[in-house]
Amino acid sequence: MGIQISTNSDSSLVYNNIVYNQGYYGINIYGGANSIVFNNVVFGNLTTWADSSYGEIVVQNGATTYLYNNSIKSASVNGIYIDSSAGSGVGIKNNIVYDQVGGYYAIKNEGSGVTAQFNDFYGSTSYGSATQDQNINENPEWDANYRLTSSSSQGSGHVRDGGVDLSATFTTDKNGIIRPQGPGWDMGAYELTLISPPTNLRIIQ
Ligand SMILES: [Ca+2]
Repeated sequence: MGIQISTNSDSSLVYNNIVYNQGYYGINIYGGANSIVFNNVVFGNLTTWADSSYGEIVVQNGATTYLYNNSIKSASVNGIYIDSSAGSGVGIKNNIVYDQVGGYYAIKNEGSGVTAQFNDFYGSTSYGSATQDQNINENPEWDANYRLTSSSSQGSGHVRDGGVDLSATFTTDKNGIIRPQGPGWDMGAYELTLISPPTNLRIIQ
């Protein structure tokens, strides 16, 4: 197990972590209410318990859990698994879930009151009834470190600048870069920063 929030742990914050190569789940919200899981990079977990029923990020007993701006790459399990024991009300926004091999779910939802908006579910579908709106399915074109690149599609309805403003909850990315860079929030754990060349240079002499 990478990170687990246990019972009676309300208002936990799980953020800015890289979680990989764990035998079981990457992150498990096993209890408590109002946990927020954001800006995490989670991939390649469940190495000894590769049960495809579960996921890189799991919500089991936690009530009213929020999963924001995580970058998840799944190979032989689901990206996000919401168990039937999860309390009603899971909000899933601005995440990138990249299904490396196909055949698994971006969200396997067996809970209730789950809302998924402004996520990129590349190569994946979702299972179970969740309220879905503004989700996309495009290659994030990220690099080996799960960062967006200049090749990442940009604008409304795309992985770069197409996320929703979550500044009421947090205002930086995994590395402390202020969100947003450019006209909008990026999906995933990292906000892409591109240094633009100056446009006001003049030859004086
Ligand atoms: Ca941006």
